[in-house]
Amino acid sequence: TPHATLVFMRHGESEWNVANKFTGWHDVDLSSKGIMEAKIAGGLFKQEGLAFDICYTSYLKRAIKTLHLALEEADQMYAPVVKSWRLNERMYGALTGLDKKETVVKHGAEQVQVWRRSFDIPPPPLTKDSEYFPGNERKYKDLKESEVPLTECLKDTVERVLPFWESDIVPALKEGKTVLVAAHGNSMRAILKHLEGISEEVIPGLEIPTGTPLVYKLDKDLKPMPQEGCFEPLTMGRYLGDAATVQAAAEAVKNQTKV
Ligand code: DG2
Repeated sequence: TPHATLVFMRHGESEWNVANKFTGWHDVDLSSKGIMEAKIAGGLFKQEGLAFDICYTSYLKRAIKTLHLALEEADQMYAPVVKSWRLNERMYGALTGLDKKETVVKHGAEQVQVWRRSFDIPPPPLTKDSEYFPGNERKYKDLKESEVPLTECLKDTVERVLPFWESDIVPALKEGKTVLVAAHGNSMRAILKHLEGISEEVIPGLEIPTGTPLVYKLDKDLKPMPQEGCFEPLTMGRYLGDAATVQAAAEAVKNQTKV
């Protein structure tokens, strides 16, 4: 029998997912579809009988709102919530605010794919005078200067997410809690790479659909236990909802740069 349950949820569609812009640390709101996705996720929690002991999210409103809306729908707004900048989306550097398809036209599909999905090649950095530089925002005032990223590849994101995973999420799971993590495409990829032991070669192929809960059952050593209804490259995580819809949503993320 499982020792703990860990559920991930990428935020619902954001306004910049609709506009097809690179977002990263820029703090955009949910789209109306994103609001609906969050509520549907909450309905799935209810249907699955998931009751959360603790929830974690980022400092970005698209994830925070998704969490609130889902908890409201599941009638679990009492659940404690811990926020951390370490769960923020990967910092997209100088690509922040650019149109994904125009960037492909300008730099080529291959280069953009490297920037989006390579493990260790970051996009060009932001400059500190950019309107998207986060270092002057009040919500990041407690970060050291070296902790405010100017750009990040997935490897950098792994390095800043894992300390929070170890310090906060792992202890809750060790206590056998049912945990919800509401985060972002790439901060989730960072944790999932670690949790499932996905290689650097395979991780670029992992596309995460918006607003779709992903459930893990963990044993005492926090190793994911086999479940039915998983598909590649995640072999231990089970998406809630209809499999065809989930795969279509993941495919849509991949196609954001198709020109
Ligand atoms: C997207 C992910 O992040 O973009 O930063 O543009 O999950 O917060 O919408 P999210 C962004 P891709 O890495 O899929 O291009």
